[in-house]
Amino acid sequence: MHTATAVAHPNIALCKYWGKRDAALNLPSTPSLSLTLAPFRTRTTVTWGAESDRIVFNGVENTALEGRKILGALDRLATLTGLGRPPCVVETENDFPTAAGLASSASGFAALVLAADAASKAGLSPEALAVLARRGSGSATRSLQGGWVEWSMGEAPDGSDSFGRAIAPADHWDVRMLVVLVRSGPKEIGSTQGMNHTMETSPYYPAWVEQAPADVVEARGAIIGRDLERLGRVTERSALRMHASMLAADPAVIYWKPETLTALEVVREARRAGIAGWATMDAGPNVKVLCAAADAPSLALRLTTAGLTAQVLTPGGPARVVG
Ligand code: 2P0
Repeated sequence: MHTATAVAHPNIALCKYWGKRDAALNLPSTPSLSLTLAPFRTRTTVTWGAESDRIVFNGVENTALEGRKILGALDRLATLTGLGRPPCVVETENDFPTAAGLASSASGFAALVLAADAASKAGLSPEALAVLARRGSGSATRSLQGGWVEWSMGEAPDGSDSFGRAIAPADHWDVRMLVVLVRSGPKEIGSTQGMNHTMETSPYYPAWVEQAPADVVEARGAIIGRDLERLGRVTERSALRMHASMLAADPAVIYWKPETLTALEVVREARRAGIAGWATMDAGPNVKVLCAAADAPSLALRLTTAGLTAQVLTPGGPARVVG
């Protein structure tokens, strides 16, 4: 019996992942690009060799879909090593709302594969772990890396070259991401279901896929050149185009709540007043705002004045084994 613990930060996509070109391998229809964010984190302990399989999620035993997906990831790791898998205990906790569009599955599967690799003594390569994380939850392949991360679509039929790679470390650029928590409960439609439904029924989906690669090229250039205006424009545009594809699905996928639009309006109003921030929304109603470190306090004040809350996040480091 061996036990290991890993921590990982969530990431927020600046250029979004929305749709799969291969559901079995969990390969994306588009490249995506993200920023890993501290201090939010997932902490996961894996015991490799126990009496029976047990998943404890934020202190509560879990036998539902999340639990089965976690065991699926452990099975894949065991298959890669050829060693077979003993019963395992996985204890995982988030210090931020779970399944609320705050990328908890990203940090969750990133921490899981690192802890499982260490507990099983599998010694997989970083690339193999990044692919394993992707199989669990696409965005997780980005949370293994710190800072600015690009997840390429890859070309290999087996998906071995589709995983997150760091563009620049967390300390490359001292920006801020404000999190406007509109709802902390789990989302009504899971990401996988939402993206599959959009792919199947939205006439706007092909347009989303077609324009996404150019956005990633633009965002990468803006990050390397530390051009916040350029990055912010791509960020807000990517999110709105992703949501536009969902709005055109049949029936529509609408993750937004009234406060989502309030936050969006505050950010756009602030921009008109010369305080630069750009909004992005994921598979949930919460809003995240990319801005310069110096502008975070005034943007947060505008959001709270409008009756919203704002928490300030900073670029975070890579996922790591801590014990
Ligand atoms: C992203 N999202 O790029 C996008 C934007 C949500 C909206 O990645 O099906 O949990 O497990 O691969 O990674 C959330 O989807 O989906 C997500 P699966 P995942 O961050």
